Amino acid sequence: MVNYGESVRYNYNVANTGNVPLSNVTVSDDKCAHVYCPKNILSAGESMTCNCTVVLTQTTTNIANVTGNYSGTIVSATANATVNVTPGQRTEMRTIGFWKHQFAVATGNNRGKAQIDSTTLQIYLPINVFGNEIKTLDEGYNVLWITKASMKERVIQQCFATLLNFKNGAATNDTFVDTNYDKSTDMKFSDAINMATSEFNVGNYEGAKNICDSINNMDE
Ligand SMILES: [Ca+2]
Repeated sequence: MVNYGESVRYNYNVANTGNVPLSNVTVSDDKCAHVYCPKNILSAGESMTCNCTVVLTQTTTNIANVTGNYSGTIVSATANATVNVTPGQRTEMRTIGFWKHQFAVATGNNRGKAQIDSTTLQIYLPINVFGNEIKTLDEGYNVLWITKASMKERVIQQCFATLLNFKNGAATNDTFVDTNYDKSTDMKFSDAINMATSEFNVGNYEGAKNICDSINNMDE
């Protein structure tokens, strides 16, 4: 049992119980991106522990899948677990200025105090913004602090902040958000992100930027 918005770390014990070595051993999880494993080859009888960390805002059942390869034959196994989450209030949407400050302090570019410590900030990463994967605190800082950003870069900045707000517990996929600056919620978060993605992909950068900007400012 964890509280709303807390992070959980899943550990996956992966064992090769057969009598042949396995290569390309990978673990995926439908509720946690980027499962880390110490190696991808397991000899017969060998085991390893992989892990993945994610922020939960609602009770979640994940399905983990492991696959391995023995001379062209794929073997696989699945397992699942449920983590109960105590319901809570969503945190406030924060503006891009808030996130710029958090990353500046976390990377040592600003000596002020931050509201979110660097360890928590790192747990929120990686975040993929329209195909741009932001993995490290430095990469996050560099994206947010681009000077004279083009409209395309401004979309990525705003939508990065929106996805940080999601990780910070300001929305679940089903939370209704304001996408058109009228302080009235109008669509689900997941639909809003899909709409912003569509606008970005057709080159309507200003339209995509406005969706994310409006969401980030809806609690101001
Ligand atoms: Ca609205």
